[in-house]
Amino acid sequence: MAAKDYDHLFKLLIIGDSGVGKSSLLLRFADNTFSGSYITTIGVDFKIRTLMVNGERVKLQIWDTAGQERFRTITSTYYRNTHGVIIVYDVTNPESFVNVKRWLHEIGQNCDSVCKILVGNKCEDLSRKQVDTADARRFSEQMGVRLFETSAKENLNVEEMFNAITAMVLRTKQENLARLQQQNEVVKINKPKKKPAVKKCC
Ligand SMILES: Nc1nc2c(ncn2[C@@H]2O[C@H](COP(=O)(O)OP(=O)(O)OP(=O)(O)O)[C@@H](O)[C@H]2O)c(=O)[nH]1
Ligand SMILES: [Mg+2]
Repeated sequence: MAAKDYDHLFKLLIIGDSGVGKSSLLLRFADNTFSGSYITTIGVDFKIRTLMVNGERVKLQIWDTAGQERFRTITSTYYRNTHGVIIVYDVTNPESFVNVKRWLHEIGQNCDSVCKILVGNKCEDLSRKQVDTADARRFSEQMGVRLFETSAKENLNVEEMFNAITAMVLRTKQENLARLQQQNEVVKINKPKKKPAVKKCC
């Protein structure tokens, strides 16, 4: 049998309003390409990339969902078995930032616990920026989610953002494993010792 080419396999999901640049972020990260023309995603799409994080090979299966309302019932089924969710808004479109609350709510309805990261995309042109970094930071802190501002177009912070969520997922997995091992130890210690077999005398 062929050896596994990774140490961990994680599923990430990219969500957010239509047109914020979800597919562009994924294309930049997976293929290092960018296109200025807009082809809206129909349903879902995915790409694979393997990263080295803290000396471990992490294979990422990254699902890119459609932001359009009409695909919402399809895309919501993709939360299953997801390790990390990337919520994207467009810093030139305040409405997409307001809608982040709705996306967070959707995550809450579909996942018990999952790593999350908030991403303000299209940050390369300050003159077009309409969502203040300080406001976004305040909101992300309230929600307990880390914030990244990226540009898929200029390749700003894209790699860093994907690295950050991957490291977060890996850390969570390792912490959960450590907790389970500790629980097993406690169970072993508390387990009553087997009574020595009583020899029957004749
Ligand atoms: N200026 C600028 N434009 C961007 C950036 N990222 C994406 N775009 C443009 O924004 C438009 C929408 O990008 P997509 O990546 O298709 O958006 P999406 O979120 O996948 O949209 P849906 O599939 O409809 O949900 C395209 O014209 C992209 O070229 C960016 O960082 N800067
Ligand atoms: Mg898309």
